[in-house]
Amino acid sequence: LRRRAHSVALVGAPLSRGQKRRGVDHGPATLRAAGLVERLAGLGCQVHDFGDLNFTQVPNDELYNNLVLYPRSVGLATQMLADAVSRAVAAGHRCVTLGGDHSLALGSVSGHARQRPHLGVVWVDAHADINTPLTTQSGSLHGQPLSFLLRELQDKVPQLPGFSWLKPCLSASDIVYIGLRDVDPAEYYILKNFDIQYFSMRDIDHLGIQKVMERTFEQLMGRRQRPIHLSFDIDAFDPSLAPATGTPVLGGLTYREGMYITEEIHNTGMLSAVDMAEVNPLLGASQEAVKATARLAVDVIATCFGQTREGAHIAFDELPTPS
Ligand code: 6HN
Ligand code: MN
Ligand code: MN
Ligand code: MN
Repeated sequence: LRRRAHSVALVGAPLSRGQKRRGVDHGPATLRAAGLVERLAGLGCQVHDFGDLNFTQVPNDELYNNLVLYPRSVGLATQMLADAVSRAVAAGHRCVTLGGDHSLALGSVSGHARQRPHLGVVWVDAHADINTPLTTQSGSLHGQPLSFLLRELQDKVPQLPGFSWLKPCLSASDIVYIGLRDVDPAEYYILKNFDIQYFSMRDIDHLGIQKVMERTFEQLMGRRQRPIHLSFDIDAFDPSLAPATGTPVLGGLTYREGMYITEEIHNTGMLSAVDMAEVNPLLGASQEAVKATARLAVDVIATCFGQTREGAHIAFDELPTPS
């Protein structure tokens, strides 16, 4: 019954310049306060908490193209994160990045891919986060990370100040989305034109989450096993479950669908890195709403590392015998 203990690295990425709302930089502290370390330790994981990265705002970080916000600050922070994730994976850990806004995936996916060039990405989100700096309507980089990471899009993505370190490391066939329900017109064009696999909330309604996961792994691992990078935006959940987030969208994942996704990813045995993005403790209508959102995020991460709904969370070898 005993399973090999996972060695899990935690990297705090208090990034907030990828979007406009205050507070998401307190995400890592909120997730820790919700008992993340204790939960993972209770599952038998060896937890190596690397603490939070110290992101500095780059002075005079002017808009790119009169629109894109804080390119130098996001570029520098994600460069630091890429180095940290790369080091953690090289040291043999599964790496959990605690966000922070979702532009953090620029760093976490890049750093992970440095050590695991053949990784596949499961992107769980209400949004596609694949605008280019030329299609974004908000100017926020958290709506754009995948455009920088995708090889097929490189002739459509301009060089941003602060981004010279970044090299695309994914192909369109390396990504599967789950939970989409708010996709911009240019993003929809990209999904269709580059034949990117996605399961929208409508697809989940139609197929059921079990078939969605089967097809996800068929797409990513049908030919051969490969390391998985799970990039989980808490806004994938319904706002009734995850209110403390910056861009909530009605009609999201249920608790059970969310847990099924991460249980199945755990069961592949191939999970190598996780992002938890967009938990914002300053949003939520009450302290209780913030706590519920944080607890949900901790449940997602714990399930990634072996928590199940039927017990057997930790190795239990022998029943006590009366003497
Ligand atoms: N997120 N598509 C919108 C945009 O601004 O480009 C929303 C992006 C949301 C990003 O939630 O990580
Ligand atoms: Mn989102
Ligand atoms: Mn996102
Ligand atoms: Mn396990």
